Amino acid sequence: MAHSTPSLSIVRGACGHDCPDTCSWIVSVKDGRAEKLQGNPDHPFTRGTLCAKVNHYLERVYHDQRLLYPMKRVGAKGAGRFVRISWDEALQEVAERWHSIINQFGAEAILPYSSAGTQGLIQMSSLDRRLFGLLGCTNLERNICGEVAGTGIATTQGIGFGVDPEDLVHSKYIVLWGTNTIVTNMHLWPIITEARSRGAKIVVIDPIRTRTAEQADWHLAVRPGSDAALALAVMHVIIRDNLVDHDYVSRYAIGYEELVERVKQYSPNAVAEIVGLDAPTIERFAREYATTAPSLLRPLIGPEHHHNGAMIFRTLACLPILIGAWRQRGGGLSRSTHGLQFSTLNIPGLLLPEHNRPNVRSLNMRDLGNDLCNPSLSPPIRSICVYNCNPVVSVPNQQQIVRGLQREDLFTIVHDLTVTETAKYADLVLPATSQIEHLDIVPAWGHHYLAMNRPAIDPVGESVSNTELFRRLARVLGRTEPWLFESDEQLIRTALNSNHPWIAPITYERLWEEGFVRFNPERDWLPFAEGGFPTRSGKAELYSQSLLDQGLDPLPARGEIRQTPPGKLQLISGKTLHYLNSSYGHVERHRKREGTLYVELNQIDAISRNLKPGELVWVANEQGQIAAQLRYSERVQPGIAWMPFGGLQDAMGNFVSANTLTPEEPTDWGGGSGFYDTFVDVISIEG
Ligand SMILES: Nc1nc2c(c(=O)[nH]1)N[C@H]1C(S)=C(S)[C@@H](COP(=O)(O)OP(=O)(O)OC[C@H]3O[C@@H](n4cnc5c(=O)[nH]c(N)nc54)[C@H](O)[C@@H]3O)O[C@H]1N2
Ligand SMILES: Nc1nc2c(c(=O)[nH]1)N[C@H]1C(S)=C(S)[C@@H](COP(=O)(O)OP(=O)(O)OC[C@H]3O[C@@H](n4cnc5c(=O)[nH]c(N)nc54)[C@H](O)[C@@H]3O)O[C@H]1N2
Ligand code: SF4
Ligand SMILES: [Mo]
Repeated sequence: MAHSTPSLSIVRGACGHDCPDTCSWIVSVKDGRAEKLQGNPDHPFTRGTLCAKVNHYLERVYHDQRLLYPMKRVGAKGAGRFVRISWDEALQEVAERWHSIINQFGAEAILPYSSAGTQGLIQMSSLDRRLFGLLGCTNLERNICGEVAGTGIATTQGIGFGVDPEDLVHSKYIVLWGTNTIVTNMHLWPIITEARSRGAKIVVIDPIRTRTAEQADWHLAVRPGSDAALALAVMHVIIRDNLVDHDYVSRYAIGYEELVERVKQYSPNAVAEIVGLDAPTIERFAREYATTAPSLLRPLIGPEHHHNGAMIFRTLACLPILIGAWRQRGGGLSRSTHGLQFSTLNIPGLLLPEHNRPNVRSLNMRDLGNDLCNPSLSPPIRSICVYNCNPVVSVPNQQQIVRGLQREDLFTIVHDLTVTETAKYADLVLPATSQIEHLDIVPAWGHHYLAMNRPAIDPVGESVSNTELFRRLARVLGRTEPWLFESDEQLIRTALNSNHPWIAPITYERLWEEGFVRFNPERDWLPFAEGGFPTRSGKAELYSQSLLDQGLDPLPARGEIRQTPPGKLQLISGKTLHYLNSSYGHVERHRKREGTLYVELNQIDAISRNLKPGELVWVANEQGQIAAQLRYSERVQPGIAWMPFGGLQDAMGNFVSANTLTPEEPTDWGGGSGFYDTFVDVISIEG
């Protein structure tokens, strides 16, 4: 009997999840089926390891709930009952509905709704932006993640990025300010521990005693939203004790005199209660930070989810300027590298904004529920096209979003890998490829390497990539512009076709062969050692005329710290080890690891409410209620309740997201959402 020779191949790709690490991976494929997916040992950041989520990525690829073909709703919206249809039928239906909506209400009645479900450059945003821009559909302000932090920092230093994360090995004092590195950015941790072995001290500032806080040398458990007050007190000490780098400040900053006046009122004693730390602790932190060189601040996102989020980041960014920390390698502030990579790539060429219809309205993704339910919105939203996003889980005021998605006059399309909680409300669900089934390049927001993701297997079932979806939509809508039909390779080549000097080492061919290539900032890159801040004044703006022009406080300030109403707790709903935002809830392995939906309270708060560990409680406010299992936890300080934010099942088997309880209220600036300024009652269900 003749045996066919099994075909074996090894394909290099990259993780597309919304995560700073952008890992490089290697997929082993046998007879067209992916058998193994491993971290690439040659990638300097991945170092051969993936995370607790993506170690099992192939279970996600071949999951029995994977969407295999287009489906059309047959039950009530939300019931999740669908029947299979063909791609042609699905596309025809979209074309008919959209033509009719455009004729009656104009294209603004169609809302594209996407986020960073894949961070791959062209699958995240390329042909979708071209098509929706050309039609004149409503623009979506995608400010739910990182915009507030980036804008806040840029207010002070002109741009959101700074120190190369690999340079943290040179730091001697690393302040992980509101970031849970070990869980959310795990590949930075070996670099941090290497710095520690070279003598660095690791400080974590977080209201929660996270895994990262446990591993740090010092954990400062601040009150939520009080970070700017703490930073102002640190500046107070630095100025009072003359720890200022006057030479640096006088050359490269403006507004020092005004700042001196401002911080007088923020002595450690004055802020101790607000911040939740005693004055000697604040004094010690300020002195250690200012006198150990190089000292580095490392925030990511966490504190941006408070109403004063932008002011927190704007204020943090003043610290390294005052002490001239930018002079040394490993000193300064290290946040996202996203802006740097995006300014290097040819993004205008990719998006072609010149073809966009002008003067089109914008809506903020945070306001989805209210916008869908707003009867006076003109034009109303009559169709929503969701991809790369799962708003029913991840966007504030979940119940209002659900009410909106239940509207019979709303035509909802969801393109995803499974019938997500959002897809349950769709009229059409369309199957999307996983990361190992499509081509892309993946920029990183946690390091300086650009990766190429080569498809390792054919699309599962009839799934299509985002770019292919938008090519098909353009065709069925009768468009003929050639730039709506470019291939994935063409799109990638366009994005790489940039004059920026840092892209010099990166070519399509090199990426294809090697899997990843480093952007070219020099290894000893010191962006602001000699000023050069890209602000309006060309200097670091301790005083910001731009803020004043917008009617905001021109100086760093503590911002409005929301006070917990009596008897309530502040709900922080955060990220977990086994979920990636709203994703992985349908995979049994991950669901088991995270368990039934729980809420963690400090023992003091639990006992004062007569609540016992393991019992079922309502976590409730005026927006809704969630049944959760109570956990006593020393991680959580009194006054706080902590809950995972991604969708988990409650004890009754219902799917629940903490965003049932979060309001859409905006942040001070940057257009984000104050997810963590949510206040709740925690009450026994039995009692
Ligand atoms: N309460 C609370 N809410 C939060 C947060 C919090 O801390 N607390 N964090 C916020 C933050 S920072 C973020 S970033 C958001 C994230 O929230 P989400 O946008 O929900 O994030 P993801 O789970 O990363 O991805 C969304 C969807 O994209 C899909 N997807 C992945 N790849 C593709 C693809 O190639 N094509 C298509 N069409 N779909 C794909 C995934 O299957 C998933 O269903 O949540 C925010 N919401
Ligand atoms: N395993 C895993 N990794 C992930 C994700 C995931 O869902 N799971 N999500 C990815 C995404 S989309 C993002 S944006 C990043 C986010 O990465 P991070 O910014 O590290 O994560 P967050 O959980 O948003 O917030 C970090 C910490 O901020 C703390 N925090 C909350 N309020 C305050 C405050 O007022 N002050 C201070 N100092 N700290 C505060 C929280 O307790 C939390 O520990 O992680 C990415 N990585
Ligand atoms: S989710 Fe993050 S840590 Fe995990 S494999 Fe992807 S990039 Fe790496
Ligand atoms: Mo995020």
